[in-house]
Amino acid sequence: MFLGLDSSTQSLSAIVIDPASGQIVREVSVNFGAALPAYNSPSGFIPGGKDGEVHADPRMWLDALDLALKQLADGFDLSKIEAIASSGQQHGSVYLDARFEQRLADLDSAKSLKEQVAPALTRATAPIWMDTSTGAECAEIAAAAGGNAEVCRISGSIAIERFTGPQIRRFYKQDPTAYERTSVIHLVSSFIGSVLAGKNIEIDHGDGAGMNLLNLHSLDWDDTLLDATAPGLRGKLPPAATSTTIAGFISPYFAQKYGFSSDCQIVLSTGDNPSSLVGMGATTPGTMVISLGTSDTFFAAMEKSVTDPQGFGHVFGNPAGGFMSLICFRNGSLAREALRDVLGLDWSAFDRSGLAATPAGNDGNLMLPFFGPEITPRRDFSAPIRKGSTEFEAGGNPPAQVRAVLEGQFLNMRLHSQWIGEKAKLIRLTGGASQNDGIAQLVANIFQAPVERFAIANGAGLGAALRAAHALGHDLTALQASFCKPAAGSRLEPDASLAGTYDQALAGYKALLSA
Ligand code: ADP
Ligand code: XUL
Repeated sequence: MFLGLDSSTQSLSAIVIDPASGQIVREVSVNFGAALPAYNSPSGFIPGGKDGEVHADPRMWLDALDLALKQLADGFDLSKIEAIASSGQQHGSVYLDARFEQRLADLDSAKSLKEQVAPALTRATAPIWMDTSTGAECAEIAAAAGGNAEVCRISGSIAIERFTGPQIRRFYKQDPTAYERTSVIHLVSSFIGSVLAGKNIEIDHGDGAGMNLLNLHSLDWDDTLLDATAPGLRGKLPPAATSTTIAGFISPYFAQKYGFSSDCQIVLSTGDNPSSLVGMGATTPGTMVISLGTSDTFFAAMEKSVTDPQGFGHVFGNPAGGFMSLICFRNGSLAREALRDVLGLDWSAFDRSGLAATPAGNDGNLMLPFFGPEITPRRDFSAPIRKGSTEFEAGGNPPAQVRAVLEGQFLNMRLHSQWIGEKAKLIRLTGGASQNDGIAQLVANIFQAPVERFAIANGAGLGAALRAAHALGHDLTALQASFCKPAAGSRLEPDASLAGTYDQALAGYKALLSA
C-alpha cells in the first residue's frame, strides 16, 4: 500500500491506496484551525499580518503531521505502507539552521516533532502563498535579472509576490543575520518530506518551478536568478530533482512511533497543484483541472510551450514529465465563504437560493468577485466585492449577489486561462467546493465543457499516493485508470443554449475589469 500526504493551507490530509484492489483504504484529515486552536490560525495562517504579509507557523504543520499519523495508525497497520509521498501548499518556505539535519537524525520517538525540530527554525514563521508583501523585491529581482520577460523566459513566470525567491529576498533584507544563519531553505512540501526521511531531501521540478529560481531549460537553479535574489543562495537550497526520485527510507522516529516498516521509502514531495494533476488523472494534455480549495486554481498538462504574456499564469514541472500550466486565484473559497457569511447562509442554501433563483447571466448584472488582494489579475482590491452594478453597491438582492460572485469568479478564470491557447474539452473539479452541485454546473456552463468529479475531494492527497506507487515501479497510466474515475452520476454536461449568454457575459466582465 502507498500513503499520500497533503499539507495544504487549511488542513493536512492522508490517503492510503491499495493498487492491488484499486481501492482507497483509508483517509484522515487534520484541520489546522479546528484541531490546533492554540496556533490562532482558524484558516491555517496567522491573521492580521502587516503590509500584505501572510505567514503560518511551521510548528503547527509538525503537530498536524504527528496528529494525522496517530489517527492513521489507530486501527490500521502502517507496516503495510511501502512508500510515502507528500504534497504541500506551493511557494511557502521554511528556514532552518545547520543543526536541522542532525536534529532529524537524532529524533526521539518519545518526544514530539515540534519540540525537537522547532529549535532549528531561523525564521519563526513561514511566508505562505497568500503573502503579497514583496512588490519591491519582485521589482528588484526583475531589474537585476534583465527584466520580467527574461525572468519569465528562464523560470516560466515573471517575478511574483508569493513565489519563494522574492520571499527569500525580503527575509535577507529584513534580517540579514538570520538569513546568514540559515543553512537550508525548504518549501512546505520538501520540509515535510525531509522530516519524514530524517534528512534534507531535494526539491522537485513541480514545486521548484514556483520559486522564480529554477531554470526550466536546464532544470537546475539559475545563477542569474540566484544572484538577483540573495547572496550565497545556491548553498542554502537543496538540489533540484525529478519528482519520481526516491529520497531514502523513513526516519526511525515514525517507524517506532506509528509502526511503519523501517524499509518504507520516501519519494520526493511536490506542490499541491502538480500533485493534483496526477491525482486527477490529467498528466497528459486534454483534460483541464479546476481546484476549488482555499485558492482556486486552473491547470493542465501542456501541449505546447507557452508563457502568459500578461504575466499572471505560470509554467511548472509536470510530475509525470514535461510541463504544466497553472493559474492561481486568491479569492477562491475564502471569498465564497465571506459572502455566504454576510448573507447568513449554509452551503446548500447558498447554492440553492443563489443559483436556482436567478437566470444565467444574472440579467447582465456583473460583479468583480474580489474580497481582498487578487493574484489573477494582480490588484489590490481593498474595497470588498461591491464593484459592479449599483444594486450590488447597495448590498441588496442576495440571490443575485451569490450568482454574481460565482459567475464573476469563473468568468475571471475563463478570461485569464485564454493564454494557454486550448479550449477545455473536459474539466475535472477537485477541492472542498467541488462537491457543490450548483458550482459544478456553473463551471460546465461558463466553460461550455463537461465537468467530472471524483468521490474524494482531495486530488492532491490522492496524487501523492499515486506518485509514491509510481516511483516504486507501478505503471502510472494503469494506476490513474483505476483510481481517477469520476464518481457515478457526477458528470455534468454544459447547457449548450447558454453558450451565447456566457460569451456576452465574458465580454461584459472584461469591460468591467478594465473600467
Ligand atoms: P485547502 O486544500 O486549500 O486547505 P480544501 O480543498 O480542503 O482547501 O477546501 C476547503 C474549502 O472548501 C473551505 O474553505 C470551504 O469554503 C469549501 N467548501 C467545503 N464544502 C463546500 C460546499 N459544499 N460548497 C462550497 N464550498 C465548500
Ligand atoms: C499556486 C498557489 C496555491 C497554493 C495553495 O500557485 O499559490 O494554489 O499552492 O494551494
